[in-house]
Amino acid sequence: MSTEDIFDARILESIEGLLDDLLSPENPISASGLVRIYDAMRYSALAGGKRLRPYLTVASADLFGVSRTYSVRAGCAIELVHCYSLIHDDLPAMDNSDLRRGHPTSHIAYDDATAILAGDGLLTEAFAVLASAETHPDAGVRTTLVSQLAAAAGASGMVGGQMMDILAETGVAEAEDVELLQSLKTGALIRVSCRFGGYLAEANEDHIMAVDTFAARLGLAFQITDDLLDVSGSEASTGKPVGRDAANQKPTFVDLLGEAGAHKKAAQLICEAKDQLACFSTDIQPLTRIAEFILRRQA
Ligand code: GRG
Repeated sequence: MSTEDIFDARILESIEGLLDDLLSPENPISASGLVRIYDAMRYSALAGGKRLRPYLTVASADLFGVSRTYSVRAGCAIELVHCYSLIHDDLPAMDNSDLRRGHPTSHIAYDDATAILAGDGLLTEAFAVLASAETHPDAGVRTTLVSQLAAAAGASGMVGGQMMDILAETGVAEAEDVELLQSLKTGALIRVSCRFGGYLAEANEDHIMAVDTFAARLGLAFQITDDLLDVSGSEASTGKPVGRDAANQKPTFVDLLGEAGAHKKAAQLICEAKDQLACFSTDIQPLTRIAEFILRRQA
């Protein structure tokens, strides 16, 4: 099962088109340094990827009837942060990986310094997108988007989870430690992707909680299926090296629960995620389909 079977092609096209626009310099550039940094940012951000996070923002915002002009922009800001995190994660100082989304990683295609700067450029651009009135006419909503993405991506979110992951490489971890680490490293961005839909709509707290809890369960299931793919997936389908967790002695859900137990836990989390959507009277099918896709994904 691939995203093409599940995701609405028009939404994916809008996401791809906007990412391309956002990463095109406003004025023609000729300085070789500027040409190189834009080239490197585009190389990583426009090189495929499932676009799960922006798709979640659009699907969550659709629950509340938010204009897609806003939700696609807000979702793309999160995708830019995600792309930066992948570039930096692949660096020799971190995961030291040479393949991502089926292509050589940024530091292989360019060099370490360019890869670091390309990640920095994508991260910074994300906040410029959220601060723009094109993302939402209400400055208070834009401030919420900026502060919530900063919290999800920063030291008490993804960056903190990545630090825990680096320190955990040599240790034996308990289930709660693995769950906390993953909820920060992977879960925080997935959760904020869904909450963005509610913030754009200025939805009530109960509805924001419902999409947040949906995403928290989904994010954990996503990480478990990521661990399963690292054990039993292939480089051809995932577009990245497999077997890295065991090679790097990283504690995973598969270590803790075994393959069958990990799959069972992911299935249970997906059921719990779908239950969260019961409070909505609008079309929950797009989010339900994403949840089911997470369980069966091969990439
Ligand atoms: C460097 C601050 C910093 C953080 C890195 C996201 C991350 C944190 C590391 C990536 C390592 C990894 C493989 C995590 C497992 C879950 C995950 C985020 C997988 C990649 O996300 P997908 O499958 O990727 O959505 P695509 O390529 O489809 O966008």
